[in-house]
Amino acid sequence: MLLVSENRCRDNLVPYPLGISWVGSHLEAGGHEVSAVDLMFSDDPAADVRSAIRAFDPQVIGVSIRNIDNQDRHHPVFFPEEVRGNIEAIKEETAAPIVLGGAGFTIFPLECLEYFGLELGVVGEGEETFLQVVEHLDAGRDPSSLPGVAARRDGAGSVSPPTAHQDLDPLGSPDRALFDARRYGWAPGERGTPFVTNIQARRGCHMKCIYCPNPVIEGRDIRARDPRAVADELQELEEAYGIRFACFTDALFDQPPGYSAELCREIESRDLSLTWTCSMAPVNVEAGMLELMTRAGCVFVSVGNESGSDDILGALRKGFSKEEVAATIRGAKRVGLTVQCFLLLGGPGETRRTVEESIEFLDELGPQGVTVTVGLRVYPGCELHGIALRDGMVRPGQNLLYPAFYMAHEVEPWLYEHMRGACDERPGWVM
Ligand code: B12
Ligand code: SF4
Repeated sequence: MLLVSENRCRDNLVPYPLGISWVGSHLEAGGHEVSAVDLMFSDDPAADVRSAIRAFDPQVIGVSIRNIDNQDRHHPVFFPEEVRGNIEAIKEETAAPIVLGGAGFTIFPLECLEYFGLELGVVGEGEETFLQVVEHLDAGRDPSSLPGVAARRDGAGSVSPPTAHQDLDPLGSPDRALFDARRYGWAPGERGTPFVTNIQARRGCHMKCIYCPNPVIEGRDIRARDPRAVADELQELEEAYGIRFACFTDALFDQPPGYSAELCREIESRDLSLTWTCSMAPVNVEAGMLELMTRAGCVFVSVGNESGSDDILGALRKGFSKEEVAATIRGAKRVGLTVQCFLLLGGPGETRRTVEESIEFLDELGPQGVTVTVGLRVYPGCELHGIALRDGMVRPGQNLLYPAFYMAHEVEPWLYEHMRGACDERPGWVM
């Protein structure tokens, strides 16, 4: 099997191709020979893919589609355009079946298959499903009705709902040699591109934020790995790969609280020198949790507040109040964590008053960083899609693979420029 990580986006922290390397480990555990190409470092992606195919002669090719676009209404970048050229190169080089997968693919399975002119893909977690697809193809059987498989033939498509791995431990850890983790090692404060390796301790998010496709990708049930396995993996990253900084990909590091505390204690017990970052929701953050996190090596937290107005937090169904956000930011700063907050502006109900309230709120609390986004990307399967249809911001049947955004009419004429100005005046605020 040849696995291709298509992601070449260097916005934000440059992510190690974690999901596809996990898919690779599972194939290896199933007895398959696996080779990998990471296009992040390629000067000529189509040529690199071609030479990998010539050298390895794969029976099946798995391609990971992580990002569709940069979620930026004002400076949009649409990633599939570049990927299409690489997929064309694969098609020219071999008749082996190409199977797509990944977070971006999972949100838009049939749209992606149509865009790339392909027939097969895997939605959701790919480990077991891809293994089964490969085994079906090997035996000459049609995999299209397997759970988690998206198929498109002669203009007609189907997506069978995926079954999530209830127990993550049998999956082991991703094979960090397949896509070389060393190339992603970076520590905060160093000069250069912020590449960073990542790690996942749990999958799923139970929250109901109206704009977020995360529960579509990972499901709503939180499933967590054995804390010892996660700590082992961090230890291996430090000792075998020289990694000095890691990023937890978990939607909410602090949930469920009992698990998070156990995980922190386990990491602390390893006495590692690597530090790490994670995202958390400011919901019932238990006293002592932030302290446990710092003792385990956490230095930086992203607090997914998105607004500083209770009206907007309610409209976005964030599930917490500005008071809870304030308590979390104060608590995190008190224990010495660097705090990153977010403003996601222009959603349903946004007004000049709520925008100013949000800015003042964060000015008062003083997190070290604030990332501002103006306009909300509309995704299928999210509540915001229905609201955007109602408010005339997208049309029924519109192909949302091509980025569409919700932007409240009342703030649209001035919000972007206003926030540019606000960011220019505030160190650490970026758009
Ligand atoms: C953590 C995260 C980040 C972190 C990454 C930190 C890091 N170092 O890893 C940060 C905050 C930096 C980030 C940044 C961005 N992100 Co982000 N991120 C995520 C998040 C929450 C998790 C991704 C992850 O690592 N998952 C864990 C791994 C194990 O899962 P996985 O990769 O999905 O793989 C599984 C399956 O997808 C599948 N699979 C994967 N590949 C393949 C291949 C094959 C062949 C098969 C069969 C299966 C398969 O099997 C895997 C194992 O089960 C996702 C949302 C989500 N829940 O997926 C968004 C997400 C991927 N990000 C998104 C975006 C847009 C971005 C940014 C462009 C935002 C921005 N403008 O800055 C940047 C781009 C970063 C970059 N350079 O690529 C979008 C992508 C959709 C879109 N519109 O394009 C998502 C889906 C969020 C969303 N809106 O819902 N992100
Ligand atoms: S808490 Fe975060 S990951 Fe979960 S639904 Fe809300 S925005 Fe998405």
